[in-house]
Amino acid sequence: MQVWRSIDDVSSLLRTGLAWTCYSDCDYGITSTLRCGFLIFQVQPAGKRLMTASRAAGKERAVYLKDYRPPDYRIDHVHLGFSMDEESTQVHARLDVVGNGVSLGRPLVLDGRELDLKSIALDGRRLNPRKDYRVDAEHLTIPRVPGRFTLEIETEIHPRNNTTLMGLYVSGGNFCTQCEAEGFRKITYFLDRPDVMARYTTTIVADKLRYPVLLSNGNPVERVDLGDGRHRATWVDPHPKPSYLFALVAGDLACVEDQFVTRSGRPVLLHMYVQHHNADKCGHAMASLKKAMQWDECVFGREYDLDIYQIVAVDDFNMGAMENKGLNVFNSVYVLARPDTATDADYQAIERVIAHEYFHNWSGNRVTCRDWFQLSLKEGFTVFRDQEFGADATSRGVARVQDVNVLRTHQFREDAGPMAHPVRPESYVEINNFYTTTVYNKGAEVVRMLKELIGADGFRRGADLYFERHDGQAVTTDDFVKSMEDANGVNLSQFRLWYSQAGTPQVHIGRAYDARSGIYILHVRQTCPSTPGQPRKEPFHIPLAIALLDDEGRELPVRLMGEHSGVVGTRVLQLRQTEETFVCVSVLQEPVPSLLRGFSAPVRLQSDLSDSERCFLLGRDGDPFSRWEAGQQLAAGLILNLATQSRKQSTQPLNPQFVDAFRATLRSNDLDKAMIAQVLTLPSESYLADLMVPVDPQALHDARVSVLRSLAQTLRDDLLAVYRDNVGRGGYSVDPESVGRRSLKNLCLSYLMELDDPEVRAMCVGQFQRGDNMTDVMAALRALANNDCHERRDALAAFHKKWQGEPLVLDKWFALQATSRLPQTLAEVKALTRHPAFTLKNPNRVRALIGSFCTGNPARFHDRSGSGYAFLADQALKIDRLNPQVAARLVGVLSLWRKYEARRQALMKRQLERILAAPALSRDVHEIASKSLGSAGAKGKGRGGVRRRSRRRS
Ligand code: 0A1
Ligand code: ZN
Repeated sequence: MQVWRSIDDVSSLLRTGLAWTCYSDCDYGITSTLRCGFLIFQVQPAGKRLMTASRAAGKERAVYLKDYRPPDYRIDHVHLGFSMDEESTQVHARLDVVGNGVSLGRPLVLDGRELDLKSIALDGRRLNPRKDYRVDAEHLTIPRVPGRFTLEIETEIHPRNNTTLMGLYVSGGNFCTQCEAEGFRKITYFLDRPDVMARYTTTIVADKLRYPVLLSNGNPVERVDLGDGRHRATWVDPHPKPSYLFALVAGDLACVEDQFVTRSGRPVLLHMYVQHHNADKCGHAMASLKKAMQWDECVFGREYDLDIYQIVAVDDFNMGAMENKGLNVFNSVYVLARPDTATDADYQAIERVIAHEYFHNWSGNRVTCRDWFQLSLKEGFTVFRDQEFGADATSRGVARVQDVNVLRTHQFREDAGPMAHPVRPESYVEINNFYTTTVYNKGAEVVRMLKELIGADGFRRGADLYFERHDGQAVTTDDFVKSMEDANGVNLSQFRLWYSQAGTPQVHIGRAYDARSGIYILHVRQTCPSTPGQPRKEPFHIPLAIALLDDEGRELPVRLMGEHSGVVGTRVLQLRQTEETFVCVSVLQEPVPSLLRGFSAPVRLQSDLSDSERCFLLGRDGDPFSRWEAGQQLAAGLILNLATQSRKQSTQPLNPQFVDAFRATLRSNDLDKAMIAQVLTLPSESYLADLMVPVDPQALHDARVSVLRSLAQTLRDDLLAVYRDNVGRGGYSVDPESVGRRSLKNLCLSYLMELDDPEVRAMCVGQFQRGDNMTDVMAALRALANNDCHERRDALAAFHKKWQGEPLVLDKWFALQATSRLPQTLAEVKALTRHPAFTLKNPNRVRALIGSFCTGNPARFHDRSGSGYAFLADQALKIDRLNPQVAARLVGVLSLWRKYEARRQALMKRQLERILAAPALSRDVHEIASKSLGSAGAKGKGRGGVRRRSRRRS
């Protein structure tokens, strides 16, 4: 045992280079324990607070799917009492616990972290800490309990010091909670796992003036003035739920009210709580909520099930929003919008996220996950549902293109790197690291493929059966697929590989045509690269949607050998083997194949289509996705070619066929404007990086800018004309037609601003100054921010002056500077970290400045000097002390280091090693850094150690 008596002594411990961790805020005597391979040091600083440091034994524990066991105990009822205080909140929990039969004689092990345990009583008898129970950093263990009993636990927690934003914390002077995935254990000791579902009653006592609003899950049942300046509210949630869906809010907030009447005629109160000055920014979120409620009734037959639906917007939030039963907590960026403060993209994101959280009420809350390996059960399905909602609300083609873009830019890269994991992962060290684009977006694609394979009606039958069969249960992705099978009498056993195998399959398609016999052959081969822990893969069951087009672009009937008649339009081929041949008969002319229509499966497609066939598809394909895809492939080919050529060759003129197709699309009458803007947007540098081996971000950036400039020069007059045609008349509206018009106009502006043309710049400044909506203002400011001119400085200063009091708009100002392509950007970003409005404690601000620079500005972040990487590591290490989740996401940016050319590889690797060697690293960052470096599992390496949670004892 070793005892340090001051903070300085702890610093000397740090300098020894030992793996260590320090915990603050514990208040019991000095002891030492050797337990679970961790030597616990407790350190008494000068004041009365005590600190605990632990030396990690070198290994982080992983959790495995194969180890899943049902819980030994269930908890039927939970009565929670909170006495709110920012410094020390008292939590009283009364749990009705029942053994599950086989549990007889097994200890009750509750989860708990960073809790001050005050007392514990079993069936009214106070337990003795010396003989009745044990407490360590993560658990409270009661070795002997009866088959059915009531446990009363009193704990004290410290919301003001909680910078992790998990559990109970303070944001903008108000209390709120975040319990998914494992935050509830920071509120009280509990069986904090999703397969323990209980009914909750919550009583909150708080100062009446400071916290007039007291909210929790379910329906309100009582509100009492306690006469001493405090008041009390009680909420009862009649639906059994896992602890991750618990929520509490206490604060001084404005309430925007509305109502929705369900299709069975039940009125539901809709309450949106925001800071008072934001009450005028809730209209769009409220309208979106009502739209989502109606859509879920029509499309999935799902009705809301409480008397009230509440949404609270907070400024400090790790993610987008949280679907707590009846009391959603939202990052304010997904609630607040006014035409002058939010862009069209913000409006759209709000609609989607509001709908997403609402849809969780069935896909997630009524039917929940058995364990966290099943996360995609709720997330994949709910993303699919919000995607479909978005497609119905706007334009199906545009929505699909946007969703595919997200998938290919982020998920494909994740799947090709060291963090690749299946949609249903097999193990994790820190579950917060598994809220990934694979679980969410690829998970949604898997659900979409089910629909492709069994058809819309069959899919609805399967969803109905799933909800009915599993209502009130905690289940698995396998149960979801089983419902689809049972409702449709199909066998999806091979399809299940999509849940268990990581990696993006590659589908190679070759073709042959014999004019004499009218036979057209598609030869299809699928492969899947190895991923960590999965060197070999079985073939997937893949829906491949295709059409065959004649020379006018009309769809020919597709009739496979042996069939009596053909299918006109899109035909879904089902791939099951490594190699397959599909023989189409009665094909009267050589067709142009339209392949992977609608992106029917999350695969990389390789075909031998020529550039002129792609130009044909770009102009003629009736499937909007395929049309867009043809343009993207053409542009990507062009840019990648340039990026790998020598400087001299890179000034070559553009392929005239491509330019013609581009011009024709710009002027097209048969595509809506939003779609035209999508088609004419060149693939992003991040997407292109996924296609280049090894990646040279600067070369990619230069090549992309060169294509932009050439197009702008060649099509200047067309772009100007389309810009002018689409300048808004009348007031601002977010209907799809107006949004499309603005997106096309602003795309033209961004091309034109590539020309160093005073007339265009004046036009851009005019749009910035006179724009009556944030979409137009931001589009102009973004273009100016990329150009080194005096208009840039003036515009940025004016924007700051106008919006410094609006945090969400100020985030845009930070992000815009962080993504500027100008060479001095990193220096500016560093200076902005010292701006009075910058803080590492607010995740939105961190994402706006640091996140945007590291992920949204590849050319500057990947500067050959490695300065961007060092900056990331510096910031991540600082953030890790406050908020490990946010830090881990940032460190994840370095995980793809092996994809870059040798010099950058070495520089990125060095920063990962530096991070891993840092003392007191969180489990979150440790897992990402160690897996990125390829250390098996997430073992403690180097001199660093892993931060552990503190022990508490009454
Ligand atoms: N379930 C939420 C996402 C979410 C996950 C974790 C959080 O805190 C660590 C917060 C939100 C959703 O999918 O909307
Ligand atoms: Zn979700």
